[in-house]
Amino acid sequence: PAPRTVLLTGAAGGLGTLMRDLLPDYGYDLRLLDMRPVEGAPDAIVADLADREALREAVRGVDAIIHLAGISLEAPFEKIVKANIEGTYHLYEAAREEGVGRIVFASSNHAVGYTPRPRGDDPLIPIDTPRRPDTFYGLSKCFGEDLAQLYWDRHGLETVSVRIGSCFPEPTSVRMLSVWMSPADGARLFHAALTAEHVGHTVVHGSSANTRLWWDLTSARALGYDPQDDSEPFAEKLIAEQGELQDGNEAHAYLGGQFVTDPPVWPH
Ligand code: NAI
Ligand code: 15L
Repeated sequence: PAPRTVLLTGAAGGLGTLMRDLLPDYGYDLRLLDMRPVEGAPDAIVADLADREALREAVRGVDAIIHLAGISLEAPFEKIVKANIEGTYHLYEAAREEGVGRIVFASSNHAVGYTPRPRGDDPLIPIDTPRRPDTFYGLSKCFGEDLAQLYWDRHGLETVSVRIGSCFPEPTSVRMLSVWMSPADGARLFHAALTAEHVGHTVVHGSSANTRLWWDLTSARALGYDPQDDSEPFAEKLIAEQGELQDGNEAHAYLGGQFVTDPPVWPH
């Protein structure tokens, strides 16, 4: 049967806020969790991913989980380990213990951020492109995908890992024209990931059907995802403001964009 009750972790964040608005239209009854209070949702569970007891209670009785909680940008290694590596492990353990059948995991383009962007007639980046994390953040997403594979192979817990491009109301850079996922397409993709049959552990690229697309959406479409949006209407204005991507510019050379050139973040 299609899942109805879904735990949304990271519900107070940018993507969580967008999905809280959009997913109920697909018939889901959302249970919300975040370490911060969720605005306008007094029933949301306020808990840290470090709190295993709270997680176990939070996942009890849900049909599926959309796991967005975590650090969403580069940060010192120790912080990434706690939130994204240990936190994701705690969530999977809670799901296993409570018999939850499926997780949709918010992975990121930064798991493969050092992949050169396609130019000219280059083929689209395939979904089995080698891992090339561009940050400790991206490395934590590689870990999450491997954890998902382990829990499928060993425990039969299914995951769709979505390597999200950039999911914001509008694209705000020329790079984003290629990796943008409109919020409406994001909801379509999460819905497909929740309802497709026999996904095992499936990895998909998460974006709209952009004219300037850099990666292959075949595995996402195979779940039933049918993107309806394209960033192209934003292109003229963004290119006029920022110029085209430059050949010699390292921050324009890779899928991960500026993440590859931002200075490393070390603990102070
Ligand atoms: P965000 O930073 O706005 O939201 C993340 C939420 O997780 C925050 O509300 C935060 O309080 C919560 N959180 C952080 N650590 C936590 C912990 N230890 N315990 C409980 N809650 C915790 O990030 P955004 O943009 O909403 O992204 C959501 C997820 O999607 C993240 O996992 C991010 O890595 C991933 N993603 C997002 C992309 C995007 O375009 N928005 C692109 C690629 C991946
Ligand atoms: C991500 O993984 C981040 O969470 C998000 O804030 C954006 O920076 C996005 O990637 C991106 O690459 O644009």
